Amino acid sequence: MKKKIAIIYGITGQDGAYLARLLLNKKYIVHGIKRRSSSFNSQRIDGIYKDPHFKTNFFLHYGDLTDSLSILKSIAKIKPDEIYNLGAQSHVQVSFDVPEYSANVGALGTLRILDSIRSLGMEKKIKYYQAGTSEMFGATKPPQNEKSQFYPRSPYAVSKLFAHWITINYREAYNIFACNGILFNHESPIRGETFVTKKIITALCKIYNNKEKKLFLGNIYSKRDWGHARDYVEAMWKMLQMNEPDDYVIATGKQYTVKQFINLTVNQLGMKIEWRGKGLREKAYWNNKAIIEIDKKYFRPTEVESLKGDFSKARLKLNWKPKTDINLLIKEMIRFELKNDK
Ligand code: NAP
Ligand code: F7E
Repeated sequence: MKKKIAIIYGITGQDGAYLARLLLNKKYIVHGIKRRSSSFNSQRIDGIYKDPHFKTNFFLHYGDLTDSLSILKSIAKIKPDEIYNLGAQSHVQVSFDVPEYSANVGALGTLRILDSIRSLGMEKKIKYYQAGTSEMFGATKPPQNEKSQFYPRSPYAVSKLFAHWITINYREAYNIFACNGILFNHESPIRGETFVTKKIITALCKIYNNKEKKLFLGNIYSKRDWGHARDYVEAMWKMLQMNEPDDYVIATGKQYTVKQFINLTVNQLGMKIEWRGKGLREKAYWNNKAIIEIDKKYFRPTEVESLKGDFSKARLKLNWKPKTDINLLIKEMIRFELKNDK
């Protein structure tokens, strides 16, 4: 049987690395598009990359979501069966500092891919996955599902809302098999260092090993629904195997505050901490030393306070459910951190 061909935009990111492994295990030929950077940015996929002079099903190409020509050329040349658009400036707080770039990549980058599919006349051949986000719900009260109102609270979230609707528009206007995954937060040992779960686990492991003294955080009372990236990329693939394109919420249905996430982490490390004080003065103490403090520079101009996904539709139609609970996620992240921090 002919092998399926997939393009992944955002191949060097957390989800790109997990999805590439999943598709290679399913015998796909995988083409990853990575942008040029002055130092290597491919650590997450080095383990699966082979010199293309030898037999391989995994190829890398330079490209950029802000560059229409590179997108058009790569799709025309590779002629994929499936495209997964995971590329984004994905840090919410950073999107307040670089709003125009975040919108260019997140919103217009999506349009560039969809319109390339259309201009190349590949509407019937290519199935398209768009990496949407629970951030689009923003201020809407939980539990959030596919019917909940969108109320984005950052340039990142607004750009993703454009991407969501342009995906639906191209589906309806040009009959492209295009799906939106609306994914709630998902983490893993290879999560970017500045997202809160990874930042907490890295710092607490270092503090535990006496290699660092203190961790500074912002709003520890926001609530998130945290899953594992490995489970979530499976849902992306499942969406493109359905008979009809559709949009799906992918979540765990469980919610924790950032502070609860810290408490679960210290429990696993066997550290007994004590919280004292309130507001900006709140601190966590370990062996009578303050190891966590609040720094208002990490507060966002507008915060998303409470996210909890209702994934009933994905459970019913995709036969998908999360396999990893928060304690196992934290355990994996801690193990990775301790092993790699020699
Ligand atoms: P990530 O680790 O930040 O990866 C983002 C990827 O996009 C990286 O490969 C990055 O390349 C690439 N990228 C950034 N700007 C680009 C550009 N101009 N052209 C081409 N590629 C570009 O994000 P992730 O956690 O894997 O998330 C994957 C996608 O799902 C993102 O679109 C994110 O917004 C969305 N999402 C994530 C979550 C989550 O909780 N993880 C939840 C919902 C939705 P570099 O490596 O060079 O930076
Ligand atoms: O923040 C609070 C922060 O940056 C989580 C992205 O993958 O998921 C991610 O966006 C919460 C927020 O993730 C710090 O204010 C406190 O309330 O880990 P985060 P995020 O903003 O939820 C969604 C679904 C995406 O789509 C995004 O691409 O933690 N928080 N103190 C902090 N957050 C960070 N980063 N750093 C702190 O020091």
